[in-house]
Amino acid sequence: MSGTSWRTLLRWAAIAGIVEYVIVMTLVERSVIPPVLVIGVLLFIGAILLGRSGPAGVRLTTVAFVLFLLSNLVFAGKNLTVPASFGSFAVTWAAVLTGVAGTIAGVNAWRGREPSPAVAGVGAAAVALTVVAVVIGLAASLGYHNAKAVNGDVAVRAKDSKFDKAVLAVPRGQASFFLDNADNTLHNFHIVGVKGGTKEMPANHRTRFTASVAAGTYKYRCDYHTDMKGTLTVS
Ligand SMILES: [Cu+2]
Repeated sequence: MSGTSWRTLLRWAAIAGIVEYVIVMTLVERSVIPPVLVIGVLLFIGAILLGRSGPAGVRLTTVAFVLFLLSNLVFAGKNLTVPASFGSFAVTWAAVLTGVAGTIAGVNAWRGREPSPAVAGVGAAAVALTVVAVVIGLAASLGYHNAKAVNGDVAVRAKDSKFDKAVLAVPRGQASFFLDNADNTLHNFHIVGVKGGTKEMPANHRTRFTASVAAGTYKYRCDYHTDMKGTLTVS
């Protein structure tokens, strides 16, 4: 059986993974994320070594892809479930599919498996599913119904992965919030310790939600960005 080598697919996957991580840091998160940078550099060195003979390129790139796949699933997994958050949804699906294809290619190349038609199949499946994810995200974002603020809403805006206020105050009872996410990435608004006090904030969209709050002082935060937090006082 002839066909493309697993090593070739591994190299293309590494290049795709690097591009995705550049997009994550420049367009989606718009900040340098140290683990993303480290894994991106490992893929970059791996891709260079894959252009030379010897096993080092296959081994390094395969290890990098296992880290790439796990870190995307563990730290960015939530993005996979919110299509209206187009940027973070599409790039995370692209990264997970690239990670799966890269890991499959790496393991087969490491084991010395012969070139086969399956190589092109794995590559084509990853590309096709990425296109599907982009289309689903685009449709969900374009069709999203943005909320309008209602009198009495507490307005909270997320921009550059920061909340615009560190202190919020509401009377006890039903508190309504108008949440505006001006970023290209998914945030959420989580009032810690309040049942039903969590709401997803899709990228570039506006949403509202209401929670029943008892008197007291609460922390609120975004579960995906540790710097995004504040205090909610309920009187
Ligand atoms: Cu956030």
